[in-house]
Amino acid sequence: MQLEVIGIGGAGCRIADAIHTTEPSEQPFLCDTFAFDTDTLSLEALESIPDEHRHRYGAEIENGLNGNLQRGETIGEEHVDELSRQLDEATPSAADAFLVAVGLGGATGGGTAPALVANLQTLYDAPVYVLATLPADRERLPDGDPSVPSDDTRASGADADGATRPMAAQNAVRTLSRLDGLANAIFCFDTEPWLRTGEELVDGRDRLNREIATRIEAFFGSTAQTTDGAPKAESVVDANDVSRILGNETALVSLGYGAQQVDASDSGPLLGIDLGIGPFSSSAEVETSAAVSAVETAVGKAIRGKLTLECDRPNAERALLIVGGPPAWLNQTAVADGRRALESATESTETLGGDSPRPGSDEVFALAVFAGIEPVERLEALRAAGETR
Ligand SMILES: Nc1nc2c(ncn2[C@@H]2O[C@H](COP(=O)(O)OP(=O)(O)OP(=O)(O)O)[C@@H](O)[C@H]2O)c(=O)[nH]1
Ligand SMILES: [Mg+2]
Repeated sequence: MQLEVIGIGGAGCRIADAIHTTEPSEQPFLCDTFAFDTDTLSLEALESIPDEHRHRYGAEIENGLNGNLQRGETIGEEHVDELSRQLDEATPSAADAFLVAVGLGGATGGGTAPALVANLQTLYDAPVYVLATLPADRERLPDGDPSVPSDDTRASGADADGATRPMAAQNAVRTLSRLDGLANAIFCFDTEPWLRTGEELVDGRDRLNREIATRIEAFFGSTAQTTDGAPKAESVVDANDVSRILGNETALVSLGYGAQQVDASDSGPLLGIDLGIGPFSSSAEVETSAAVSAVETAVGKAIRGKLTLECDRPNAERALLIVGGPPAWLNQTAVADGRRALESATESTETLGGDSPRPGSDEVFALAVFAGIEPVERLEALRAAGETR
């Protein structure tokens, strides 16, 4: 399937940019990638999204909205048609799904995302998914001090480099509830547990964005059509499977990921020279036990390791497991066992599995998708924090 990625606001645009950077040329899964922001400087700082797909809106605003969500919502409503028209610069009708990326907690992304998602739902038949980051506690409590800076800008939102956003929790809770019923599903990324001790978000965000992009690529890259001559998956995951697992009722989604380096030289002598045309490595060239163990390790990390949003696995209503890597390493028995492991971890009967041959890669990866994961402790905490302000 082909994904149209749209980033809104600082975080959303940087995440879209990271996804765009990660896209492998041999297995493209992106229809187009757009970046929309009220902040010129933030747009200019992006690395890979082409200039013509970056759009600054709200000329009346100087460099962002500093966390003033009410203002953001007004601006979003006023400019949503303008943003949708921007998409026509490319080919949005070719998309099998939309992914709107946004950092919950701010004003530009959070204010505009609900209006844009609603608009895309009326304009296109394809599902509209949201990728949302939850604000970190340290943004609200600078240096562990809960007192809010007193001057106007800071009291309402962000400081100059966006390190503190006192309204972040409240904004996040509000935007999440506005998206409910509009987005087909919401991929959640919980920022706090992914930052290191004492690390500021501005210092860690590029690493976090790469982690997010890796998971989005592992997922949607595996649904992309392989180029002619490339090895085919035994069990293809397509747009229908994705839609079945993610649903249409704004389920919250968490992703688990694990990768295991393998010796790519075991994957056939032609590797690296002969990309894009066969024959690729044959399974005879990889020890079965080594392949099984690599798949098991990756699957174990994906199911039991750190998720993008921590949740109780048995709460998940639906789940999907994709195992990818050099074709010779994709031991189908181990892949099937992985799917059974996911089924038992989630106690769900609605699970799907697939594989994703990646010739030329030197790692075996597994991606677990958990959908319909509420109740989630972290969200309850965020709601409580939002209310006490
Ligand atoms: N993962 C990740 N999260 C980020 C990043 N930048 C900001 N955030 C988070 O996203 C939230 C919103 O920040 P921004 O995206 O900068 O806000 P905005 O949408 O531009 O809105 P305003 O700047 O208030 O107009 C913050 O509270 C952070 O939690 C980033 O690069 N990566
Ligand atoms: Mg901003």
